[in-house]
Amino acid sequence: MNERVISGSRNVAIVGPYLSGKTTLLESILSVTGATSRKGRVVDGNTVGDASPEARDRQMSVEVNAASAEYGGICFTFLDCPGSVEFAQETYNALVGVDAAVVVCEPDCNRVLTLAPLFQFLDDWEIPHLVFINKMDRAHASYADILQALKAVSSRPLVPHQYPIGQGETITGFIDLVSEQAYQYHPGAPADPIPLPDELREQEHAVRAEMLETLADFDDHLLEELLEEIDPPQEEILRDLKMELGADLIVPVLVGIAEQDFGVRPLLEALLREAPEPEVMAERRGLSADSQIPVAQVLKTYSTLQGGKLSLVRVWQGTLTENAVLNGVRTGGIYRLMGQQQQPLQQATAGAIVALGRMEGIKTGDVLSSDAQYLDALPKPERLEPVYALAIMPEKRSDEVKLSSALGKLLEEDPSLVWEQHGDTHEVILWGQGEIHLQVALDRLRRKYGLPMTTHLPQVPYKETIRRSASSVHGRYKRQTGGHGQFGDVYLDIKPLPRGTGFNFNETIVGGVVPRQYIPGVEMGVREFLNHGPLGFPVVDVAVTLTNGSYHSVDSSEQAFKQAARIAMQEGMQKCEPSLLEPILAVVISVPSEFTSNVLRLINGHRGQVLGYEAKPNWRGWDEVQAHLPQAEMQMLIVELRSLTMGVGSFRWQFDHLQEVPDKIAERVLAKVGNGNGNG
Ligand SMILES: Nc1nc2c(ncn2[C@@H]2O[C@H](COP(=O)(O)OP(=O)(O)OP(=O)(O)O)[C@@H](O)[C@H]2O)c(=O)[nH]1
Ligand SMILES: [Mg+2]
Repeated sequence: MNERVISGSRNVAIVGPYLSGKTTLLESILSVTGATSRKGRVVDGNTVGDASPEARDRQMSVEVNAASAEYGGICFTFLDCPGSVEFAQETYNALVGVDAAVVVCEPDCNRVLTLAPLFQFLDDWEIPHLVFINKMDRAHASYADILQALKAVSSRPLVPHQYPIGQGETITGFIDLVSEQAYQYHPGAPADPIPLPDELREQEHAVRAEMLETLADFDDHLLEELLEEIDPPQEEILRDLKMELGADLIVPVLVGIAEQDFGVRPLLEALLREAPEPEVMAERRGLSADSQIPVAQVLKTYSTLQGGKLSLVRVWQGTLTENAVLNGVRTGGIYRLMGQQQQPLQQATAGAIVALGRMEGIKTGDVLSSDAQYLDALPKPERLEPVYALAIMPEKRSDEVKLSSALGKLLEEDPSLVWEQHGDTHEVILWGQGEIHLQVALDRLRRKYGLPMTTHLPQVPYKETIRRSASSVHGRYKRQTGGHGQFGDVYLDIKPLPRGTGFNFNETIVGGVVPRQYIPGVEMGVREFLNHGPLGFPVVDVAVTLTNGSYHSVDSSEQAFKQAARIAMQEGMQKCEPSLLEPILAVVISVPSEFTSNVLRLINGHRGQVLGYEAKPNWRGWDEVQAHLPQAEMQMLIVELRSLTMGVGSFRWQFDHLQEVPDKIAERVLAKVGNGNGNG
């Protein structure tokens, strides 16, 4: 085992709610460690993270960016993750490959709830994490209140690591609770040690006692010392912090102002001393840092503007070399990433996060190895259910042929997208996590694949059925065009069937009034008609029976009977009171329980039907609401659900059944599609 290399790296994800300052924190880290010579700003569009035009345009992160920096003899690789819920899949895919996560949040008690899904993911995957309360120049609440609010959303106990020294709404320094040393921040330089301010002594003691008590919950020796009122040595506190963070038992809390580099060096110090070595997570995932067999996992796939493909991987065990063959694919180079810059490497050892070139056919989440027995060795994060859709069309018709291959590449880069060509409406539908998510996808189609698209809201795939029967409807087709003519003549019974039965065709012909060989033609004519019923939609839940007819020994043909059947259907269906059916989805909505009653109202307000609700399994303080909801209301649902729940509410869905559209709404729908009877 190569001790030096393996213990020499740490992989840290920077995660947290939208706009909490993650990209700014990374920029600050790169600047204070000397990894970059000039610090950029998100507003100036010159940060290492967010370098893609899609991110720059929106001044927000839309994908994971990796950058490395050396600090204290360790090579840190940071993954700057997007905070928007619409890009959560990016974050989850990246998180599975790190040793620790820094959760960046704002000092705002009202917004801590936005951390809940992230904490849940970190808990489920047992990823050690600490909290960095950023923007402490705009703290609207006291430190005690913020800690209190954070505790309510974290299932792991919080351990305050620092105590802020404040002045009005901003902070000017902090007290390190391990050493009880106070520091004053300095622009452009490390903080200076200062004497502990007298007026903070009492609070500092109380918070430090809280830290020690929490640590002692997992360390009997420390507990004994506390009971005997012995002040534990600093090394012991640090050892406990490292052990308990590595085991994902506690969540240390630090503070700072990333924009001014304040609190950034102490954060790096904490990571250096306390974040677990790479082999800790490798072992937690059941792999061994001692094994020579290379195993890596893809955390993110980039498709570069130049058309190249880069797979960002975590090397879990063994060593990757240039030209190594993994999963049967020869790697086209190993790179360390610095945002969009690539620095070639000769190899990558266990514990590194690097990018591999040209791994054709390899997807995000895939496990790569030279040995097939490892390919299922690691779990993948679940794929988020798509909740928002747009119908898309190339601006230029001639581009239609290019679309499916471009969409294939786009999905490699962004596995939370789904596309389909709808069987009924023929629209190409792009599914994703929300409006911004899809707009970013469309920007990429335009920039990378030269495919500008137009979009509209997808049509609801309505169907239609009938309410009444009609018997012995007559259809006769007769043509005399020179030579021999065309003749078909049928009588049909049309009858509604129970919902969900579909279509069936019968015949009760006796005495050969319609010869056997023409009956398939009748069925074909009926089926063709039903593709496009009197209201303009596919018809379901109808039975048609051929009861009678006549033929001509020379002029009859299957084709002529098909036409006769269509004529009978055209006439008969009008008499059957056609009615519009809409797809109803079974949805399961998950929200913090304080919002449950609002969600029930929301469903009722969108013609939905609540079936029940219950506590969400394994999610403390969350409910799951089961409901039936018309698909026509689904786009609305995700938008309103998010605005109702500070973005954290989500749902999964599947088609459940078709249901008659209420008359008033049906009128509106039909007026919109122009009552498009396309038959004939
Ligand atoms: N006042 C103040 N503003 C900050 C601080 N850190 C970041 N910001 C500002 O907050 C805004 C968002 O910063 P980003 O770094 O883009 O936040 P982010 O968390 O990366 O955002 P997403 O990745 O899109 O979720 C920018 O306008 C920053 O300038 C801070 O410490 N104090
Ligand atoms: Mg960002």
